[in-house]
Amino acid sequence: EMDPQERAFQERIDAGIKIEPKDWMPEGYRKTLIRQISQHAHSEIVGQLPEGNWITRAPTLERKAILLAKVQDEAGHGLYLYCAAETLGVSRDQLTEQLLSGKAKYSSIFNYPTLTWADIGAIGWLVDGAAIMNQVPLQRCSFGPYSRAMIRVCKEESFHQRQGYDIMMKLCQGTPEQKAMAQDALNRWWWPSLMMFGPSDAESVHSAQSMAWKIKLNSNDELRQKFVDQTVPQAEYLGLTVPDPDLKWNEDKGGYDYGEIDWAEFFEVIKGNGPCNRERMAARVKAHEDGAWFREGLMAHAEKQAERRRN
Ligand code: FAQ
Repeated sequence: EMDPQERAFQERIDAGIKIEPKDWMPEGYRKTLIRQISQHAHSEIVGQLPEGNWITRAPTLERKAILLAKVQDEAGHGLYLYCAAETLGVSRDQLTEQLLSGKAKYSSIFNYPTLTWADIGAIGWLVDGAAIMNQVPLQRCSFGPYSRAMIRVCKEESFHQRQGYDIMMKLCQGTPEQKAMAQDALNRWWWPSLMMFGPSDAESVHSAQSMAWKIKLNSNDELRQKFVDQTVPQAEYLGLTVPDPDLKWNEDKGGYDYGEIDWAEFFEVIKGNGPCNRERMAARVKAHEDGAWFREGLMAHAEKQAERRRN
């Protein structure tokens, strides 16, 4: 039997009323939001690294300026999301500590290497494409600060997706070597992109409760299916082949059937054993340590100002 306060809370959610930081909420709701929003924020921060790898080697000045802006956008999304998490009573320092100590999760996708320039195209097209598929419904989630953050984030992700597809178009209209590079990137990023949506619905421990609370609006498999259906025609338009021999249009369901995802690989990556997990964490830890002098300077400055105001 649900207690009256909790029942009233659920009724507000069911009626589509947003929950704001100072409203009463069940502890589980708060904890789930902190978990999801902080994992999302960490993903944006760590997600700068694979693409950051190509900023110095972008093929033209224009491509470099665009990529630089995109990576900066991801940093902005991370900061937005940390702020949203802070409204729930956790500090940015605590969240950073959880990331750097290896306790917190971030998206599996950012543990794969960016070997060629085509990977930057594939990330924009597929990774940002998957991110949009997942985040557009979150604009309607029940927690006010998270839902509002998603509005701006989704606008920027749409631009990111288009820039990625534009890189793929250029490569596919180029020399045979360039087209082969695009195909190779699709081969390596396709399956990890499908894994971004999380485990299958049968294995997803949090989905049922999160959907009841409207922290999630759709299940992992629903969004994954929508992503496949949207992306396969885009691959066809590029003249590329999706690396899945079992991919087949299913007239009855009005969508594509696709092959089995390698879940063993997925669980290894989220346990910390993906191709780049150690490298990514080492880069974050180093950035944090290298920034210590700057944080100390800021604090000293703030204290001096406060001191001056007191006198
Ligand atoms: N990677 O019960 P569920 C971006 C974990 S987009 C790692 O299904 P839930 C933009 C999950 O946390 C990427 N871990 O969990 C960008 C849970 O672990 P826990 C970020 C994963 O939460 C583009 C366990 O498995 N987007 O950054 C993954 O209901 C380009 C059980 O799973 C978001 O975070 C995974 N792929 O559903 C940036 C969106 N999947 O906590 C730079 C918001 C699952 O029990 C460049 N998040 N896990 O230890 C969500 O929508 C949800 O959290 C899901 C997972 C759908 C990701």
